[in-house]
Order: sequence, then structure tokens, then C-alpha cells
Amino acid sequence: MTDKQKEISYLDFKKEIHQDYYTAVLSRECSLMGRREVLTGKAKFGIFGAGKELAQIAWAKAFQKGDFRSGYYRDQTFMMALGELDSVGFFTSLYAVTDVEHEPMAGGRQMNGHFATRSLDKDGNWVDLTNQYNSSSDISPTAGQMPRLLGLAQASKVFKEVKFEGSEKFSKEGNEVAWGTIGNASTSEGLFFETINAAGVLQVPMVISVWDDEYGISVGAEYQTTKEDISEILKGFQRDEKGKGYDIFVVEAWDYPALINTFTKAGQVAREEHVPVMIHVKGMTQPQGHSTSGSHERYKSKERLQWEKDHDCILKFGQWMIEQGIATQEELDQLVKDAKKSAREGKKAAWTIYQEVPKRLRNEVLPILKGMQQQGEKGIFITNTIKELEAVEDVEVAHSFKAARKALRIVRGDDRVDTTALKNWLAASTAEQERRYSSHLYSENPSNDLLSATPATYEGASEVDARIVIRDNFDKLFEKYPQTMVFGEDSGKIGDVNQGLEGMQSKYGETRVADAGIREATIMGQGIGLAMRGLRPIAEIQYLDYLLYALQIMSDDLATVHYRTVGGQKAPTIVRTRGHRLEGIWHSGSPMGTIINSIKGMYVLVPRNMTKAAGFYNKLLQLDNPALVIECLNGYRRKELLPTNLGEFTTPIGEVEVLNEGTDITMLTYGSNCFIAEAAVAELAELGVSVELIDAQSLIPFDTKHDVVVSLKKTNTLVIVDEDVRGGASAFLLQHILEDQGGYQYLDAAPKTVSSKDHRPAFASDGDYFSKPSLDDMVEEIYAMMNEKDPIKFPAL
Ligand SMILES: Cc1ncc(C[n+]2csc(CCOP(=O)(O)OP(=O)(O)O)c2C)c(N)n1
Ligand SMILES: [Mg+2]
Repeated sequence: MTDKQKEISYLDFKKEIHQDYYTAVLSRECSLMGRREVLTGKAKFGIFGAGKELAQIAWAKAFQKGDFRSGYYRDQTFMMALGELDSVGFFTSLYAVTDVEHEPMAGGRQMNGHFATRSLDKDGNWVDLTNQYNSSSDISPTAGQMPRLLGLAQASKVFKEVKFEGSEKFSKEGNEVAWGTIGNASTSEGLFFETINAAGVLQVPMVISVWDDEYGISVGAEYQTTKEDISEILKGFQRDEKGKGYDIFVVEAWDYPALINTFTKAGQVAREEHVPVMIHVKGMTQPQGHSTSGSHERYKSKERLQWEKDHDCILKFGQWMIEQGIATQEELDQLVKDAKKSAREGKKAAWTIYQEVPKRLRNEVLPILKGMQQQGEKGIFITNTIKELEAVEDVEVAHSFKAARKALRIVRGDDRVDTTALKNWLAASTAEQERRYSSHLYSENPSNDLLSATPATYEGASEVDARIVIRDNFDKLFEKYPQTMVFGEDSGKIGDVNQGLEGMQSKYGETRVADAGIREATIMGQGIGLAMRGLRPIAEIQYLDYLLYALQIMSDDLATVHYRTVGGQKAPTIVRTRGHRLEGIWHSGSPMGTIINSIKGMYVLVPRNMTKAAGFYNKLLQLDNPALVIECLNGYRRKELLPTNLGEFTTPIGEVEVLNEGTDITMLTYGSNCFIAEAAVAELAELGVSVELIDAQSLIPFDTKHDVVVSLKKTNTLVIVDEDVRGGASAFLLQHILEDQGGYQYLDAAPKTVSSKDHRPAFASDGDYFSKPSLDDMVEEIYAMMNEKDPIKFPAL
């Protein structure tokens, strides 16, 4: 290298460090200003990354395009260092701007500090993820980012083997690293330990950094972590002669060169060797305390507060730059000045953006209200409402709505006040808000036609044990879609506990058909992370009752991902499980109400047989929404005809099926109950009752064509039979039928739900008989309803 070249490279080196200092200070200034915005009432709540800047600058240097982040609310500096967040974006998120052009992370749906990049374009199609920095969308529950991180990392391993049309958008030969961050206190969560163990077993390219500031809000390390030291206690995970494991690094939060070395090394190990790495960053601080609710002076000692001041990573970084002759104090002062200016300008620009919608709406509604004020006798009474709306300083959208709705109530009954314009305004503006706050709960991709279906064909078909239908259908799916894979407890070697995957592992390999440890939450996390990187995972949960272990992550992460990013990310994970009419407290197969009410955003499908189930899998792989499919555990040995168009036929989603036509009463049920109900229907026929039996098939979405009400128009009587507790799925179905379908208009008797006892079902056949609705219960309940209608024709039993 010539002297000139050396000089240039030294200048570049210096420039880069100056830039790093600037970014760290910009991030800090945003935090400080952000806190003030909350305290002065312009923003609702703020949580910031102050005291954790420097490690994130180092991390960003090791983070490559195609890599994924799964982190938490302290990572603003990292996002800034990558160029994924500027001061305007920081403040649009703080103010909760809903326009994704200006707040691309969450469109104002999440509180600030919940970072994301966009994996989908405006039409919902994947962008090239290998050509951008990727941050999976954060969630607030502590350690909730961990299960997804596992899946994001595993995807790289899968892409080393799996290729398909379009897969080059997701991975370059599996070369990507998934980087996680977590606070020291959050490592106390089970999800953290479950993920750490699973990643060690799977040996995936995952780097997990612990940002250790010795606190979790006010609770110190002595209450959080054994020996108060997470890397110390995880030493057993370190790789050594006894086996594969982790590399574990410890580094101080203010040591710039050491941080850069550590993150670079960690990235190399994970990327090149597919060995997971943990980086314990010690000595982080919280100069502003935990969040805008409360101050840390309340719970930190004077000594600790002083220590945090002295060990502030930006202060120490600046001192180091001066000591090394990399910057003068004047240069640092200038960088601080520039950063402050950018933060201030960003804040101002963001506030202007934020105010656009509320101001526009107020400007629209005020003239309408003023017009009404002049009319009739009551118009004048809206004067105060108008004045109040005019007087609001930091106007919000709701102010205009409240005024408009109040005005309509005030002028009610006065025909001389023309309310047409106001009502039109309300209708149009409500639709606008609907898009702003309620879009993208489900995929809005126009190609998602849920109701179209290809029927199963049966020329020359023979009867088989129903598990064969499932198995042979999966075989076709794995052949047809190289991006599909399945994993779960006992799913691999033995082909699941009911052999619906028999032989699949030997045919498609251990990567695509895999056994997993007993760890439902991270099985779900694998499903989420893999799906976010373009694969089509089928995450298998062995029995429905154990879904509860994964329900939190399903509810908080999987079901919300599309909604919380306003369509910017998706995870079309298929969750496969088996349940319905099982026996016992923890093998009930029935907690449906708990499930459906916590995973809105996913489809919940309850096929009564294996052909229906297979048809759902076939359908789901044509769609891009996550779904839960609950197969009937007692259905695998039933006989079913083996369709000849395996992998092709589909079950429509959101459509009920009439299993028996009748005229006296409509009986709605689903899953394994269909078979008991069919027997009940046969016996009721002998008693002179004609039952129309309907299989719901799909709980979310339920009966989108409103076929149940068509049946009610004929029978005028409704009974819902459910194996769940009272107020569970039966209440959900009843509300749909009565409210959404207006079913109450056609009833000439009170609708009835037949459900289980409130306790968990007791064990064995007798426990089942006395806990869940039996055939006898169904027959008697329905007969009693008929008796009430016509005691002569149906004399009391
Ligand atoms: C499951 C869950 N429990 C509680 C909270 C409330 N909470 C938010 S942050 C936090 C402390 C986290 O501390 P730590 O992991 O050390 O991160 P730090 O804020 O110190 O960076 C708590 C208890 C939460 N968000 N989620
Ligand atoms: Mg902490």
C-alpha cells in the first residue's frame, strides 16, 4: 500500500467512526426528545434505546443484506445505523402515524420501539429479501421474539438444501444469519431457555445478544438471574469436545473496538459454521430509566446512577476517540450539534405528517356542522360542540368524530336540520378509519379465493383407513411443493403418532420431515420464522390440549403479524394438530373457545374426516394466511374412500355443509361430534323429528355464505352442539347466526346450546359420558324443544 493509499484508508476509517458517533448521538437525541414529547402530551408513551447505542452500531456492521433481526424495543440505534430508520421515522412511530409511507414499521398500530422492515410490496407479494436488511416485526411480550428467531435461523439451514421456483428471493444458499436481541431480565422467561436449547440442538445460524443493564424495570439482576450472570450460567451450552453447542462471547457495552470484533466474529461463526452464538453485552445503562412511565431515580441507588453516568457508552466512545486521536473535542461537538439538528427537524416533520389527517377531517366536518347550526330549532344547540372542536390544539381524528356524533344526537327529531351531509361524511370517514386501524387482519391478496373448491374424484377408488388419505395426500404435497416441510413431536421417524406421515421422512429427508423436541412454543416459532422467509412450514402440535403451550406465541405473534405490519409481513404457517372428543382432563380435545377467541387473524378449521382435512391442507397451500387445522383423533382408523386426485382436491374455507336435510330443527356442530350427531339424527327420525344437520367445518371464517340462516328459514329452530364449555365455541357460533345472519328473525323457539360441563372432562368412557354432550343428551335436548313447540305430537319423555 502506498502512503497515499494508507492516508485515504485512514481517512475512510476516521470518517466511518465519526459517522458512528453521529448515529449514536442522533439516536440518543431522539430518545431525549421523544421522552419530552410524551411528557408534554404530544405522544402517548415512549420506550427508547438510550444507553444501548454503541453495541448496536457494532452489530449493524456485521449484519448483511438477507439477514434477519428478531429483537425488542431497545434496537433503534441498530435500525438507524442500517439506514432503516431516520429521525422522521422515529417520530412518526412515536406519534402513531398510520400512513405506511411515513411509518412503514407498523403504520401506527404498535407503540414506538417496535421495529420492522417490509417483506411484501403493496400488492402483498414478496420482495427480494436477500437484497435488503430484514427485521421481523417486534412484539411487546418479553422474550416473545425468541421462538420466531429460531425459525428465522433455521430457514438458512433449510435453504442449504431446498430450492424452488422463486426461492432466490429468500436466500442465497442459506448464507443468512438471524440475529436476536433480548434484555437481561427477559432471559428469565421460559421462551428464552426453550429457544436457546432448541437452537443448540438444531445448530442454526443464530446470534442472540443480551443487552444487560442489570435491571428489568425496577427489578435488579439478583431477582432475575442465577448468579446474576446469564453468560456464566449458560456455559454448559458452550461447544466443546463433548459435543456441538454454542459460542459464547462477553463484551462491555462501551468498548467500541471490542464490540466490533465480537459482532464480526459472531457473524462469521454463525454464517460459516452454522453454530449458534450468544453475545452477552454487559454494562449497558438506562439514562432515561425504563420508559416514559416513571423514573429510575425511584429504584436505583445514588451509586448506581453515578456509575451509569460514568459508563455511558457514548461518553466513553467520545473519550476513546479523543484518546486515539481520531477526533478532537471540537469535532465531537460539531457532530452533536448536527445530530441534534437532525433530531429536531425529524420531530417537526413527523408532527406535520401526523397532523395531516386530523386537521383535514376537522376542516371537512366544521363547515358541515356550521351549516347545521343555522338550521331548524335545534341547530343552535351544537354551538358548543363546534366551539370545542375548534379550540382543540393538538387535534386527533376522534375529536371530529365525537363532535359529529354528538351533533347528530343533539339535533335528533328536528326535521329542519339537514343531517345528510354529516351522515355522508361520517360514513366515508368511518370507512377511512376502518382501513387505518382494521385492515390486514387476514390476507387481502385478491388471489385468496376461499370458497372455490376442487371436488375429490373417486373413479375406481377403494376404501382405506383414513390415515392413509392424510398420508398419501401429504406425499403428493411434499412432491408438489418443495417449500413445504413438517416438524413436530414424533412427526419424523415414526411419521407422527397416528402415522399420517408414515414413510415421509425416508422419502423427503430429515430437513423436510423432522422430529422436534417437546417444546410447543418453539415448534410454533419455527413455523413462524420459516414462513416469514418464504417456506411453507406445517408445524405439528401433537394434541390439541398441548396447543395451549404455544397459544401465547400463536396469539401474540403469528395471528398478529400481518395486521401489526399493515400487510408488510406475513407468515402463512399451517398448524396441524389433532383433537375433538378425546377423554380426560388434559386430553379433552375441546378448548375451542379459548383458541378461536385468541387467534383472530388465523383460520381455524375443524374437518370431520381426513378427506376434508386433506382438502384443507391442499387449499391452504394455495393461500397465504396462517391457519390451524384440527384433525379428529378418533378418525384415523375410520374407513374413507381414497380420492384419486390427491394433492389437488380442496375443501372450501368458510362454508358449512348440510349432512342431513330436515324440516323441524337445525342442528349445528363440527368435528367428531358430527358422527355422534348423525346417530342422534337417526334416532330422532324414529321419534318423528326431522333434523337438518349442519357441519360448520370452518370456525374462522364461519359460514361466509350465510347458509345456516337459510336452514333456519325452513326449520325456525336452532340447536348448537359443542364439546367445549358453555360460552365457548357455541356462543361464538350463536352470535354469528343471531347477529351477523339475523337468524333471530326466523326462530319461533329460544335457540339452545348443548355443551359440556364447566369442569374439564373426566377420564375414560364414563367420564366422557358425564362430562360432554352424549348422543342421549342430544336426542333428549332436541326432543324437549320439539315437545315445547308441539306437546301433542311430541309428548314429554
Ligand atoms: C410477558 C411480559 N411481562 C411483562 C412485561 C412488562 N415489561 C416490559 S419491559 C419489562 C422489563 C424487561 O427488562 P429487560 O428484559 O432487562 O429489558 P430492558 O428494558 O432492561 O432493556 C417488563 C417487565 C412485558 N412486556 N411482557
Ligand atoms: Mg434490562
